[in-house]
Parts: sequence; C-alpha cells; structure tokens
Amino acid sequence: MKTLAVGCGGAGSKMVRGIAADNVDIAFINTDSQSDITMVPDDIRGCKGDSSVGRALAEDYSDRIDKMVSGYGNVIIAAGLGGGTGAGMAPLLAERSRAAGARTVSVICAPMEFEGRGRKAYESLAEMMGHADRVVQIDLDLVASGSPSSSFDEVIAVADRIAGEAICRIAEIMEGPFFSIFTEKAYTVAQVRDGAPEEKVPEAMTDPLWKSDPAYGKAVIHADAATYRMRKEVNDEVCSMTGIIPEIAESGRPGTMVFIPVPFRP
Ligand SMILES: Nc1nc2c(ncn2[C@@H]2O[C@H](COP(=O)(O)OP(=O)(O)OP(=O)(O)O)[C@@H](O)[C@H]2O)c(=O)[nH]1
Ligand SMILES: [Mg+2]
Repeated sequence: MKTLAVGCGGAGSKMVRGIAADNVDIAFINTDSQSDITMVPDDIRGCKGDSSVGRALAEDYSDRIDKMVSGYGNVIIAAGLGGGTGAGMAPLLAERSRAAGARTVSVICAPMEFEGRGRKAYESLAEMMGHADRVVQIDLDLVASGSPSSSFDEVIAVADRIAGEAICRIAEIMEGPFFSIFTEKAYTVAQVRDGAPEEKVPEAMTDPLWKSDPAYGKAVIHADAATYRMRKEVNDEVCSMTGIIPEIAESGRPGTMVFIPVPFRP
C-alpha cells in the first residue's frame, strides 16, 4: 500500500522535502511557485498568514486535491499551523484524503508563542482532529526549550528533521498494524537517539517534547531490531520511569522514535 506525504504550505513543504524512502511518494501543495498544484491567479504569493484564504483556495482546488491523493492507501499531511496556507488547507486536505478512502495522518508544527499565531493554529488543529485519523504534533516552543540558545531558524531546522523522520516512521508503521498500536488520536514525538538500546529509550524520555501526562494513554516505541529484542528491559525501564506500559514496534530503521499520546482538549 503506497503512502503519499503531502507538504502543505512553506513549513509543510520543508518537512517533507528531505524524505527519501522507497515506500513514500512526495507532493507539494502551496500558494507560491513551489507547488504541484498550480494556483491561479499567478500573482498569489502565499496567503500572508490568512488561513481563510488558504481554506478558500483549497476548496477551489478540491478536484485537483482529490486527484493528488487518489490511489494512495495512506496519506500523511505535513504543515506548520501558524501561516495561511498550511493552517487553511491542511484540514481540508485531510478531509478529502479520508473521503478518498485513504488512512490519513497529519504531522503538524504548532507555532511558537512569540509568533502570536496560537489561536489560528488551534482552530486549524481542532478542525484537523475532526478529519484526520491521527494527528502528530510537534510543538516548536518545546523543541526550542531543548536548546535555549538556538535561533528560530535553528529550531525549525530541528523540527523539520524530527518531522521528516516521524513521517518515514509513520509510513513504515502504516504498512503494518498502525491503528492497533496507535490507539490514541493525538501524539507528540520524541527524537531519535543513537546509542545502546537500554540507553536510547530513557534518553528519548528526557526529550523536551516528552511533555505530556504520563498517565495518559500508551506510548508507541518504534525501535530498531536491537531495541525490539530487549523489549522486556525497555518496557520495565519505561514503566518504572513513567508508569506507562509502552507498545514496542520493530522498525527497519536504526534508532528509536517514541510517540507519546497527548490529550486534546477542545
Ligand atoms: N517546521 C517548520 N516550521 C516552520 C518553518 N517556517 C515557519 N514555520 C512554522 O510554520 C508556521 C507557518 O509558516 P509557513 O509554512 O511559512 O506558512 P504557510 O503555511 O506557507 O502560509 P502563508 O505563507 O501565510 O501562506 C509558522 O508560523 C512557524 O511556526 C519551517 O521552515 N519549518
Ligand atoms: Mg507560505
């Protein structure tokens, strides 16, 4: 079952651009020149932060969006929710993708507080929760809190890398029993770590993105074969630190990525 990763808006496009995975096709939808769907009129240069424009354009181009997602069993939608294009288009993209029969996961970056775009992002996210099967959120403020001296550009570069890796992992898990292990609706993700299996998972748990109610839901650990083989030890370690008994899925990729369930409070 082929997977399509769609980068939506400027941030979403950057999140998917670096992906090189045999099982994942990549497409771009944007309101500037870098789009697989050409938007007319030609003078559109982004939605200038206005998500109602992004939304209206997505509706205008819904036939083209349907064509873009058609034939894919899985669609992963990437967007930053602080702008006009990603925030406006991504929920509709999720809706169309689901309507086309694809299993749909959104990977989104929540804007930093200083940007002052939280309300719009929240509205877009709330709508997305109604359409996508699962939503994976990367909170840029939490990414930044991991390295306080980083510039905004450095923070979003880290976020792009985490998002790209998360998308590859999700595509891989979607070929297997995705929904039986991703039992919650919303997740965040902790970074991949290199190192010995017994160290990797506890280290991932110190990641600033691991900021959720530890009593909520079940974490999904997508791990390489070495970690997978140690699943009892890893399980005990995670359980003793957080109280969660995780779901451990074997990965064909090196390293470990932890998906942490987050409650969504409307
Ligand atoms: N991961 C990531 N996030 C980014 C990047 N640039 C901006 N962001 C975040 O994503 C949000 C949306 O920015 P863009 O993607 O540039 O906006 P857009 O969706 O293209 O919308 P418009 O340009 O307003 O039409 C911003 O508010 C930032 O929080 C990036 O390169 N990578
Ligand atoms: Mg843009």
